[in-house]
Amino acid sequence: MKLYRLKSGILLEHENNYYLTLEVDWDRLLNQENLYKELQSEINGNKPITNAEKLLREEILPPILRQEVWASGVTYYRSRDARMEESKDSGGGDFYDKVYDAERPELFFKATAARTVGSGDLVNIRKDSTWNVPEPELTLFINSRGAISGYTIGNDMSSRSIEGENPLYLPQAKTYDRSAALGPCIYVPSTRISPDTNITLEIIRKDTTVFTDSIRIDQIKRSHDELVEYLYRECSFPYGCFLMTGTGIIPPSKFTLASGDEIRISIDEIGTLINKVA
Ligand code: DO4
Ligand code: MG
Repeated sequence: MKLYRLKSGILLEHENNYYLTLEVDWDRLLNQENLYKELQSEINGNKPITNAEKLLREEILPPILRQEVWASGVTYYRSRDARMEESKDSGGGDFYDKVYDAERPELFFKATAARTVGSGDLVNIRKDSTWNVPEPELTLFINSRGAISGYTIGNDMSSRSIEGENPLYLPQAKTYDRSAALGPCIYVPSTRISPDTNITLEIIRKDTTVFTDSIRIDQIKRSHDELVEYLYRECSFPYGCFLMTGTGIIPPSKFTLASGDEIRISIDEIGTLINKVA
């Protein structure tokens, strides 16, 4: 099942049918103890609607309200490698190697809804950054009780020049206006997402694909439960939380995003998150 937040309500997609949910409070719905069962009961006795395509075209919003967005770092080998390379001149390379193997994962605060955009919106690159990339990441929705109850697509927009200059600049490299994108929906399966799920990134510049690559989510070094356990150890999230699980796709070092580029991130079962660079 998939949940879309719209200007006029909440849309539920199930087996190619669309329903408007009776529950209109997004934060309350997401934090139901058994979200999948709750959505099943929303379908029972509810009639499918016929104008879903129009609603999705005109009314879609990012799937976040009062939740925080956190992110995981260096959870894929390729991320470790790329970061060691980008920070070798600043002497920061060792940090990434160590955190890849350490017991404690790297987790960092990324954004609130105010700095997050949805599918179809613009993402930003910083004016004081010379090297910028999207990071396509499977993103967990974890409810207020610490249970993973859904999945969405995340783009952890990043400045590689600022992070590479000094690892202590990470918050500036990662958090700025329109630096996070989430959407288009929250996918709520009856069990966990399949480990053979693929993530694909495509970057289109003036109608030409300038970069594309894919990775399976089972290439991740850590389990989702392990990331959630560390995140919820000493933090409470009364409205739940989104956790980006880290990138396994890094464009070549000579690549940097440009204004007008279209970033398409697809994850099997969930859909495609589409954003242009402002
Ligand atoms: O270590 C810095 C950030 C890493 C990150 O965002 C990622 O691996 O996805
Ligand atoms: Mg990332």
